[in-house]
Amino acid sequence: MSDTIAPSCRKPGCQSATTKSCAEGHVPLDSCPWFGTNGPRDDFPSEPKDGAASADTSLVILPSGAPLSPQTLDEFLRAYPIRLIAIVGDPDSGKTTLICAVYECFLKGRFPDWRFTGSRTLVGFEERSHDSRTASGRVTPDTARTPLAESAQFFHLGTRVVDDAAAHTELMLADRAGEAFAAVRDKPAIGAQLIEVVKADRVAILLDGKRVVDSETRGSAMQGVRKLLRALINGGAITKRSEVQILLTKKDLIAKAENAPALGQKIDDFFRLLVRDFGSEVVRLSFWEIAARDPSGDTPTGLAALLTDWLEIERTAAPRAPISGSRRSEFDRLLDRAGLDYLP
Ligand SMILES: Nc1nc2c(ncn2[C@@H]2O[C@H](COP(=O)(O)OP(=O)(O)OP(=O)(O)O)[C@@H](O)[C@H]2O)c(=O)[nH]1
Ligand SMILES: [Mg+2]
Repeated sequence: MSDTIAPSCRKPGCQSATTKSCAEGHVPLDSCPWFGTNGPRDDFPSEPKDGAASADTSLVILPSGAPLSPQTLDEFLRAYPIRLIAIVGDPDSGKTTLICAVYECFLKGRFPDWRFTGSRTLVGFEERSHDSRTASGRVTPDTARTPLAESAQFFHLGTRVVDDAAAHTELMLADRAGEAFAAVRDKPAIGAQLIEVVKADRVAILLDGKRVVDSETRGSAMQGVRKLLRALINGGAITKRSEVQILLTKKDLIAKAENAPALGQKIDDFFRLLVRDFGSEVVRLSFWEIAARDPSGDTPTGLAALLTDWLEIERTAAPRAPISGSRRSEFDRLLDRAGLDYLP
């Protein structure tokens, strides 16, 4: 076992050890980012400079757990392949809720064919899920709006097949603010800047079931999806190699609508029109109906089939090697399932 390192200030030249006060004015002293047994994260040297001896090599930089940015996604991709799903749709259509619901279903063991093996973005999932939990103090579950200022954010889910411990798949779900897609509808050329759509294995375009139920908003919701698909094709973000899924969200509201059978017919007609107009412009156009979060408390519907479609995308598996050591707790055994040593 290594000796315990007494916390001290790691800023070169700092006199706090003798003056007992922070040169940068932090009070108390240990609130200074330079203070502690580690240096501030940005200060971690990757290489010793000018032949100087390397800093403590036992330091391990832990990932923040935040959603990945397009840049950190590239680093991740260098480690091994992923299935990338672009979640696309108007504001409030249910994008972030869908991503959180997939995570929650894994936590609750609700997918019969798939197991959770780990995630690089646990903090991101937890933050986005907070408003849906009792701990938020809310009476009904909610999801905070995704800020427009944020670029695409990528949420990671490590998975494996229930009966095959070796069959790992890294799933990446991309989210961004709905307003960004509304802007693409007005200006298709900017669609090519939606990196998650351009790179996606599946592009999932959400049709907001709540707006479909209301006769006043139904037309604009359906036309919005249609125009967005057209804009993404015209702008070059979706090509003949793309696989597009149209996801009718908030199915619970459709099922409870007074005119549910007639509504179902209208939705079918809309899907048929999309196939007629876009079927030949993409590899595959498929339709799905989901209720990611029914506030009445019912379990999510439609997610297991959707997940299977995402995870069964063909890809060359990354090589994996076992991590040594004994497995005493369930948390230890998670290592076997996760193979997290491969993650950057
Ligand atoms: N009834 C019902 N409500 C849902 C469902 N899924 C999402 N919602 C609600 O729809 C609202 C919008 O969901 P979000 O996930 O924030 O939508 P978004 O597409 O991420 O919106 P932006 O971030 O603004 O682009 C939230 O109040 C959710 O609780 C569902 O399956 N059923
Ligand atoms: Mg959102």
